[in-house]
Amino acid sequence: MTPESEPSLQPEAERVPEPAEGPTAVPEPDAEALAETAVEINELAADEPHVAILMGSKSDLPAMEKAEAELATRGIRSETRVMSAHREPDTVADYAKNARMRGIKVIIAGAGLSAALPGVVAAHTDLPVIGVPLTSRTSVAGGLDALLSITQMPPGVPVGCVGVDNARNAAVLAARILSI
Ligand code: AIR
Repeated sequence: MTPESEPSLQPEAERVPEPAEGPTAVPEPDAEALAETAVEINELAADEPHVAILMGSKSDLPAMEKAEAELATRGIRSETRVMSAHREPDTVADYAKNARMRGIKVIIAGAGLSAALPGVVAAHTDLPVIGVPLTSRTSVAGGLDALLSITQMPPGVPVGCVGVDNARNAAVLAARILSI
């Protein structure tokens, strides 16, 4: 009988498994340092807005403020930005591309006239986008121009849409999407 084939005299439960061959073991992470990092990340996340409220112009603010107010009454953190899909296309694209990484979960976007903002945002993110068609000084058919611009998205790039000038409903829908 060769030494390799000799049965072990040690009871099976007490046998220490042979270390597996392979790369050198990575040192155990420092549990205290990990816990501190987790606390720091949580503190940062605590201030993150969950809903973005975008609009194509400062002139849209009176209508879009209602979304911000509704979210605030529900305790949902939001951030409000003015950016035009036509006047600042790169800003809109960058914002939409980074939104998920920044902790944003739903985007509300309002615009009047040829209201491209919600659609352009939806083209650059897979977060849910709720469009708010707005009336503006030179709207046609009481905001029908913006309503059609927002709803008539091509297949595969959806934008939800609330009623004309109904930013509050966009906030209520965002809250429902977030289940808050
Ligand atoms: N708008 C701005 N960039 C693209 C569009 N569609 C919209 C704004 C606003 C309207 O044009 O959302 O409702 C008029 O903008 P302003 O700045 O001339 O008052």
